[in-house]
Amino acid sequence: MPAPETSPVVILGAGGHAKVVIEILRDSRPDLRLAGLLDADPRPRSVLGAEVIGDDSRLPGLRREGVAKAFVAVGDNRRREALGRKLQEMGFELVRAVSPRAYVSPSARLGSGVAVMAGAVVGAEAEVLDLVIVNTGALVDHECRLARAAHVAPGCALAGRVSVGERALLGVGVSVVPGASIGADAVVGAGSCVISDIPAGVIAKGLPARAGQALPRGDLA
Ligand code: JB2
Repeated sequence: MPAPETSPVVILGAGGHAKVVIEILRDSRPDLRLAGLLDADPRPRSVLGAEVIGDDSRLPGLRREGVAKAFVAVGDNRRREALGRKLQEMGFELVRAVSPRAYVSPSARLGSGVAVMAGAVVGAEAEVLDLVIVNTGALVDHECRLARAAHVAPGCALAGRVSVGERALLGVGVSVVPGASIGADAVVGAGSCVISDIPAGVIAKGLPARAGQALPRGDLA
């Protein structure tokens, strides 16, 4: 029997997030084959057996050669959003990476280029817009709305009807009470509990989370 047809997909990024995405795509998308990784550091190397083939200057050539699908595996929300927009303008389709070990409700809506990691739950009528990351073991309950390029880090728990703005980052283990709203570009520090709305563009942390406190430098996700 001839092998089934596969479409080539290029992944942007070759760091930790890319490793998770490579494994999810291998696990869940037999219709795709990896054309390679593009990274800001173009030195040839292998990441989990996938080859770094250059930097983003390769994109127009790959598009001309017939590569039409892409995934942005860069954790930084602003950069991921900008790269996603550039790819869409160039005519790439942004594929999704949804772990077969996540649960996504049949009534939830997932946009393009989203990542949903193992153990995550996306509940009834939740809306997950383009380029969002629902990271490992994160719970996003019914009718939540995660706007473009937001990131809900591992182990977060969002009760029903929570709204998360564009590019907002909820650090590892953040809890959010039902119906609370987190503004665009806000950062909520790891382990915080959000019990009232968080304005756009602020850094908030604590139990309960309060805006305006300085966060220690480091990786929240
Ligand atoms: O513009 C770019 C670009 N900027 C940075 N284009 C391309 N193609 N690649 C870019 N990069 C690359 O993203 C960097 O050169 C680097 O190889 C990679 C980022 O790797 P890093 O391991 O630092 O972070 P990450 O984005 O893979 O993972 C972060 O986000 C995840 C969601 C970390 O915070 C993880 O802990 C987190 N799980």
